[in-house]
Amino acid sequence: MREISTRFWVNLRIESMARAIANLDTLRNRIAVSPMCQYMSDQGVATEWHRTHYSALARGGSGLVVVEATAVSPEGRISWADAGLWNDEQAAALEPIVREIKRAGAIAGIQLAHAGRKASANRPWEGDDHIPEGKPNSWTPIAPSAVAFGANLPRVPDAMSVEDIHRVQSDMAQAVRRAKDIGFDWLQLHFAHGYLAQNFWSCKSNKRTDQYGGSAENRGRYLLETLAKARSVWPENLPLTARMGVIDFDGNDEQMLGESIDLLRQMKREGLDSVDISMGFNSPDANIPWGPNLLEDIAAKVLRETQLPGSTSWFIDGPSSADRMVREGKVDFVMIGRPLLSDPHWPYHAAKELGVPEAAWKTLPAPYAHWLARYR
Ligand code: 536
Repeated sequence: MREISTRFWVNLRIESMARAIANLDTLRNRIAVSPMCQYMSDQGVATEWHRTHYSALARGGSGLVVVEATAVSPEGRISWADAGLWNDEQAAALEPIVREIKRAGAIAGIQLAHAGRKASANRPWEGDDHIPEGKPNSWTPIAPSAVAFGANLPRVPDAMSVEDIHRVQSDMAQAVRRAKDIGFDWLQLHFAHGYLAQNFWSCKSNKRTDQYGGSAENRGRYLLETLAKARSVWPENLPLTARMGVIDFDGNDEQMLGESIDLLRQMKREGLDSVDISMGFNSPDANIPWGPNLLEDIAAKVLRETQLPGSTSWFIDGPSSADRMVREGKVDFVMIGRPLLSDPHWPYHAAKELGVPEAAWKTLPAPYAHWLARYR
């Protein structure tokens, strides 16, 4: 007989992170919707697609819904159809989405991002490659150094001046202010996946000889400064988190992991409350060991050594794996992506599978829960 889960469905007390969520100090469970790009925005403005998409995910029962990578400036979009938060029209379009997420009983989070040298690409299902210079919907990407990612993303970015760096950090601060003003209660900075923060963090993309390049201290400077800038605008009582690429699976793993743990310890001192452990994606020829729960042990190590509360994602192999990772204390919560695209009611099915009493009422809105709980 399988042990009935308790811990997965015990509410995650956000107080255990340094800050408490205003008026709501717990998540209803330890399932978070991973930020997932929809590439369905119009000039960075959320559309009807986003309203129904996020509403369905929130109604599906996850404790936290993190809105997709949202660019802090136009050139920081991965594609022309990315979400943005560099103007008030974009903020106004997101506001009702935040309200719907909260009305459905989830915490509303947002991931703020800058794509760096991976910017100006086609949507994944339209090629996933760089749009060449001069073509419609293309622009010149910017990055710490004029070094291309390679493979499907061959465009050489413009190397950023120190003024450019400060401008993007100030764009970040303004986007954070807008996120706060429209009611988000959870902020995640995108420090992973080969985008701008990783372009600074990785020796592969950062060839600078100034204070932003060279040593780990210098390569981490952009990330620490950006975090401090965000922290100065984001309310003290709300969680400020990051998705951090800690490993590339490119042969330099021990060094990157060690340096990342060190940097995260400094971020914690600068006010980082929680971290989602992910990959760097800094190189097209990395050898990623794709498979079930591939980041589980790496995440556990980083969270243990930094003493940061946190999560991981990537091929979490179903509810019992997720539950086990939490029960074993490896992560504090899980970030679920693709399984929620396949089934927005994944939390309900997870609760049933794990033997949670009143699974429907714990996860779904009354008009669904009533019928599912009574007449099965
Ligand atoms: C995940 N991706 C992450 C994105 C957008 C595109 C896809 C993001 O962080 N904004 C991914 C990367 C590499 C391979 C598979 C999936």
